[in-house]
Amino acid sequence: MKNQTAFIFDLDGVIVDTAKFHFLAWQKLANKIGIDFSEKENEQLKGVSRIKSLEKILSWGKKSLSDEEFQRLMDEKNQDYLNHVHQMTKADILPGVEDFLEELKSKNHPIALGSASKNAKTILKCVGLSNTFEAIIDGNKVTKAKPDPEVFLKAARLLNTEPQNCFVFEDSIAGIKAANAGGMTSIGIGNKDTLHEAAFCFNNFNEFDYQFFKTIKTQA
Ligand code: B16
Ligand code: MG
Repeated sequence: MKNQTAFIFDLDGVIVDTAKFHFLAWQKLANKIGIDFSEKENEQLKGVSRIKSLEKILSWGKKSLSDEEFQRLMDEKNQDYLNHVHQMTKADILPGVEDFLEELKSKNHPIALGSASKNAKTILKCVGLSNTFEAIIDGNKVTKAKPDPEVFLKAARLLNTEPQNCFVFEDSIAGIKAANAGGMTSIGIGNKDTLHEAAFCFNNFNEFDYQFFKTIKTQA
């Protein structure tokens, strides 16, 4: 089992496009407290935990809050975000993802979820993927946020495989750094310039197939 090739998936921005909901919720909150928030700022929050995200937004706006107010704003943002999430269905799974997951399962590859989100299980339930992953490591199970590799190392351990046998799919700079720091092969999903540290990068799951990973293994 230790040498088996395993696949670890980030959630937001890889399996579903919840990044747009995070953007809307953070933008609403930032604007409410007088801080500008555009796509550029949002890019820096991808893969970053909820607490760290609000800390960053406040530092950009040079504002500080009491602990109580900080917590209240985090809760408010999350409620707003969840209102969007609860509208999601299977149709919101990003193109090519389901077929690829099915193929990996049919070939008996271990697959895990490695997400910074504390809402990961809710999202998986909404889109009908609750029983897809052998292991789920989410924001409730880590002490160190991406770019620390903890989330992916824990996933690899649960899959009973070594980091060097793992491919990690990520849409965030922090997540690519985390996968690389963990000694895994990072696959960026998104813009090549933004994710230039990824070992390989694609716009979406329709741009590659299972065979691609066999090629990499053979070259290694
Ligand atoms: P939550 P991922 C990350 O999920 C998101 O990319 C990031 O934007 C978000 O702040 C973080 O989860 C925390 O999410 O507020 O739901 O706990 O991309 O690692 O799946
Ligand atoms: Mg992500």
